Amino acid sequence: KNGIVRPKGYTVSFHANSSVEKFHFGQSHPMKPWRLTLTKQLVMAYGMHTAMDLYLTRAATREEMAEFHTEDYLDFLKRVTPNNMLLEPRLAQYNIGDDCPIFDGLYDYASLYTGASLDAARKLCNEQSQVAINWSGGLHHAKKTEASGFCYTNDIVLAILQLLRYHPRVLYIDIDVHHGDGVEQAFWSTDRVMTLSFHKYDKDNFFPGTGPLSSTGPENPLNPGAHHALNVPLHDGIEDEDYVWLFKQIVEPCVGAYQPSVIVLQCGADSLGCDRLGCFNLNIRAHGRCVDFVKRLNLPILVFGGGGYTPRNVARLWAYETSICIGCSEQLDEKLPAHTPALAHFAPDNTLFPPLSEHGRFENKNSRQYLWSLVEGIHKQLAYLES
Ligand code: V1P
Ligand code: CA
Ligand code: ZN
Repeated sequence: KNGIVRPKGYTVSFHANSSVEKFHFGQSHPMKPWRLTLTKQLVMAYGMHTAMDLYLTRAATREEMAEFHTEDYLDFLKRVTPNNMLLEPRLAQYNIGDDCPIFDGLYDYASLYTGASLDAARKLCNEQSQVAINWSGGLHHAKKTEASGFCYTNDIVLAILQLLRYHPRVLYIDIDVHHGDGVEQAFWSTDRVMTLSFHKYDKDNFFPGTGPLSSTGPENPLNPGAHHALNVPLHDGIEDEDYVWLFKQIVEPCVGAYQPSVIVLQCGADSLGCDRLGCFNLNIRAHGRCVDFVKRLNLPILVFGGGGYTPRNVARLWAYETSICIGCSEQLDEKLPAHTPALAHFAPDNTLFPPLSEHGRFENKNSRQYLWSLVEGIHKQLAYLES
């Protein structure tokens, strides 16, 4: 098959390094970096690599990571190994445990996905790309001095700090099923970043337990960050049409009121139906429509991965979203290319859009009335920005 034609006057850059795909969190751990291998296979099998600038990314330097993380924490990540961890007195302090285990090459893993995000951010700053993609990034839970929820360094925060050197206002949008707490917290007190996360919210029973509608920035209205953290807390089982409707109802006025000069979009794939950790009923096309909506705003976009625990669907989604970024999604055959190396992973249907809301669907607990109340709540917050 011929490759996909490159869009004119419009550059999409794809930032990856196959070394990241080789790390193992452990047998029973849901985070599988090899989902990135599957993703890249689909991107290449569809011929999309001919329509993008491909960059082999480098590891972020320690100095680059110290723009957000503490020296203490970076020292710890650098020195700890599965062999010496039992001698390490501060595992609990850095939140190492079942969610964030110590595995071989941990520091290299973190610095590689972070380096890719920094490279991607710089492509937007120097206007060499209009869209820059790093599917290995999007690790939104990591904090300044601790790991959290499978995330060790916060590549998103570091990438946004780069963007802020050139861009006056950054809008961060997070459609991972989990709350983007690390990014929200990092920019809690500034008006130069607006964070907007859509997520399942249940204070006691769903990780990380933060992100109610009412959590909108510092309480003190004189603090510039007030009203610049926006949260869209959802219940189980939200469906395609409702989600896309809600996304548009909220993102459009955020862009109108805040007037960002760049958008960072975290595309966590765990908001899909049939995800091992998620609880929504979204199909690949609906998730993609959110990305398409953002693309059509015609602002530079930094696109990151994030969660996603059913690797075959993660690969389908991110390959499809790569095509949306390029603008060639119409050209993709629903049948996966026969020469896809790991085609067996996509059996028996071998399609890009298997129905993800048939088996093991979650009952939709989001009433129309509830969704309207969310839209209203967000519009109320935005009204503060206009004044
Ligand atoms: O629920 C928890 C913690 C562990 N308890 C003390 C509460 N952790 C979750 C973490 C989910 C992280 C999501 C990351 C992301 O947003 C971005 C990459 O997608 C958790 C879950 C769960 N079902 O929520 N950890 C695990 N499952 C887990 C399972 C097996 C082995 C290790 C961790
Ligand atoms: Ca989210
Ligand atoms: Zn997640």
